[in-house]
Amino acid sequence: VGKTPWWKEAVFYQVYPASFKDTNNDGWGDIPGLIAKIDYLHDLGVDCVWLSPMFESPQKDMGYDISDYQAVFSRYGTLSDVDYLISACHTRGMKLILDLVVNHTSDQHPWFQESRSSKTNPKRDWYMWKPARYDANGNRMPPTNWRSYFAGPTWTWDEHTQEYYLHLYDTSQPDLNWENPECRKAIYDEAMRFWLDRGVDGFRIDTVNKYSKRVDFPDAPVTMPGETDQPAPEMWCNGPRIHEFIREMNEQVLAPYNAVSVGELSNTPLPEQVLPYVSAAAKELDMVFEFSTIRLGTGGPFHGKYLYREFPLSELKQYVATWQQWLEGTDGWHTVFCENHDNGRAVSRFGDDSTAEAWEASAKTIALWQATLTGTIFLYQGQEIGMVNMPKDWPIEAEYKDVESLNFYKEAKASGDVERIRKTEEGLRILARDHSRIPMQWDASPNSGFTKEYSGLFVHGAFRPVLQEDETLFVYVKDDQGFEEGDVQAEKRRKALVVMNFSGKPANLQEHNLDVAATPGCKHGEERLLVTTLRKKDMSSMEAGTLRPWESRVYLSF
Ligand code: ISL
Ligand code: CA
Repeated sequence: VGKTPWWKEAVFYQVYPASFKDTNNDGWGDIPGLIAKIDYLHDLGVDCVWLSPMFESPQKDMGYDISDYQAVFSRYGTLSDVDYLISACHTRGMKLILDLVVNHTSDQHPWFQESRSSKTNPKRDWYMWKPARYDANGNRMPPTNWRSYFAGPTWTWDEHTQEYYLHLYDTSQPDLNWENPECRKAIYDEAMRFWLDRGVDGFRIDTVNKYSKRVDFPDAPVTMPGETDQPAPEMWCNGPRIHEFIREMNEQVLAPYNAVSVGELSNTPLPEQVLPYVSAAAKELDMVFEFSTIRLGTGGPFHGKYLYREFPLSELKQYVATWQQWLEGTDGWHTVFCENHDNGRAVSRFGDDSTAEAWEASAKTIALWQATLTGTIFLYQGQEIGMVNMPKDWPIEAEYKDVESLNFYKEAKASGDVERIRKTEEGLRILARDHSRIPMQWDASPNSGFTKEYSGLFVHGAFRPVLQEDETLFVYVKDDQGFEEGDVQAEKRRKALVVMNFSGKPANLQEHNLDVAATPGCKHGEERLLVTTLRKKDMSSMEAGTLRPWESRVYLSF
């Protein structure tokens, strides 16, 4: 009789690094914050932590747009923080899995930079490039009519090489070409073996059913008349070579490392489509996340994703029954989950958060429901304390940050259709990805213990002038008495460097003898920029070493 693999009876817990725990008070959760809470997770009974992407990234899609698979996004920490995290988990008998995002990279990844540099670049074929089509009037059109997940076409025109590239998600997330064997090898080496060699125990595999596309690139049937871009999941979900690719990944990487794998399997509603991925005999994946239950209440994956639809309990029960029973008599395995970083909070969707009593009782009932189902249980951070959606009266444009939410909202507004706008607002208030991405509520202190406020530093901090003789720059350091007892970095004091150009001329910091990096505690230079007076649209052209006329900045130091 074979031994039950550890991951069948384990409790997995997903950490979304940006909003879990911030230890240096820059407003971003960080890996030291996760390390500081490892004992909390251990006490909770967590066996395996799944850490959402913490890799180098321009953060257009909160880290699901990776520009370097082997580097850590500096706000989250360093490679040695991850090494420490691995050992912090292992010394407690816990495991750690990372998010593997290899359907696409960021457009800032060097692979894509090379690929787009010329049609003859050796990496051209690592992404999916296609020439334009032209309509009867000679207008340029994308190669197909496919709609992307984040609204708009799946194709973006590249002026430089005069071709379109494919992206199922944001324009900044070009799809890798899995048809190319060198590309697959680079994925296995750089994105997978690198981390497994460091001791990581496996991966949650993003968009695992989308690597094999229909490479004859047909148009999708028009199911949304009047819309330019049509839903086309059948062009890239569970495609012709998908099982070959996943078997290869398993054989070459997952199996030799004995790594656990849980694949994200959207747009795959039929049990007979799911079994080939998780059947033990197939040697592909250990488990998958199937989406029927978590997507209840939406109007389908594309145009309808944020149009809320009420559903009776019997519909929820039907999905649960189907997915609880389909494995019987097979050699596959199943996951149990009702939250993640892509969906509204379970208690606000399947329970009742309208009164304190209903909230507590329904959150506990949801927990009990999940804990009694067959399969490996996955919790999302905050689910253990019944975290709820954002308040319904929070304005969408100001408070919602997610690219998908904002694109859908923009699209609705551009339609000018008042009813569609209202329905989209209503839907976002229940279903938006933002609801699960707000800071973890640790305690009743200010900011719920997620981060500390700066007002204390500015209101009470000691004033230390810098460059007192300079007639252009007004510069000082604010220095406080340090963190409260018990903090991870208790020995470190908080400091802020305030740099203001009190003139109508550009001011080069070096010419004024100001070295931000050399100012006490400001080692990280512009990486730790807290505030600038620049408008958002000017941020990308901001120069680290030169202030524009009347520009000012605050740098934090740790
Ligand atoms: O949105 C969908 C349809 O309803 C899904 O199919 C979607 O493809 C799926 O949720 C993918 O999500 C993952 O990949 C995205 C990223 O934005 C999400 O956060 C991640 O979970 C792109 O990397
Ligand atoms: Ca931080």
